[in-house]
Amino acid sequence: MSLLCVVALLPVAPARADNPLVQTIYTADPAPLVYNGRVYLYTGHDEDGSTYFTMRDWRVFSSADMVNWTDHGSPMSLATFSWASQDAWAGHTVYRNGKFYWYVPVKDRASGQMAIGVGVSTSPTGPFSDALGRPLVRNGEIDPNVFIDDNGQAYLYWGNPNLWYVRLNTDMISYSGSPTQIPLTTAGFGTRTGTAGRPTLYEEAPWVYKRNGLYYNVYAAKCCSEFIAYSTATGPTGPWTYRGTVMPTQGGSFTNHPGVIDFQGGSYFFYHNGALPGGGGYTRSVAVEKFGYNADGTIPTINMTTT
Ligand code: FUB
Repeated sequence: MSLLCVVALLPVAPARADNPLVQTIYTADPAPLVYNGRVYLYTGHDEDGSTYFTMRDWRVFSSADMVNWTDHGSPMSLATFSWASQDAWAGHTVYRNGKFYWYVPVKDRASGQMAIGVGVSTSPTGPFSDALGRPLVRNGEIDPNVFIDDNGQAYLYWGNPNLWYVRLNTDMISYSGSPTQIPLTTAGFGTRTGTAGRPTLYEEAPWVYKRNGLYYNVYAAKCCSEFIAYSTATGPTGPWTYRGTVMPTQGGSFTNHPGVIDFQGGSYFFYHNGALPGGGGYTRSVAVEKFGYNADGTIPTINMTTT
């Protein structure tokens, strides 16, 4: 893939983007953020020729209409975190108090384990700097996601094989209490068979949000032919109830990774697959589908763009 092109994002119909959204490089792990009338899309970047999640930087794109996208380049990379050695994996960016906080899992050089760092910037497009100079969380698990509840309490969720949360302080770079495991019950996260020690479908990539008073947790289920599933709860820490499949297929990538937003009156589901030429499980591409919630608040099955 050429890195010299601008993002090739031509509209095919009003309010329907041309999937994959980015056609100049391989991108993965979409994390959309609505800010000031635009959607900012934060992604990982699968290197050309990657044979095992070879990822060294993160990327930002933005759009005012979900059709035409602007490439903002690479405002954060492994070099941002002096303590990180490799694996610029799936992150999530939130806005609070005039700053953008980008939570990312990277390998901690000292321990050799995955840890979660925080980039910070006053602009949604960066550049981002290391907010702490050290990991925020070190427990060997991945895929941070932050949800800020209506009362201002922020929660950091993450984990594979477990699902964790901790309450963030208002500075967004420290927390109160200890990381707590969310019980992975089959009632909460569905039933998996055939994988020792993994009785539920939950795999990774939690995406927690609130809609009409109901808390949603959308996540990647059942490695290594992942599909997207979701659970709901009446509070941000559960107890969760398994609600079923959101996106059943893989589209040429054995992982998938959700991001859900409402924007300009529509709801949008971001994901990744292997749809670009040369694409596959380590050379992925982010895409998006517009959808509508069912009247009872459940999420319909959302299918990938196939053409
Ligand atoms: O992109 C690297 C890893 O693959 C992410 O952290 C997971 O969510 C999966 O998409």
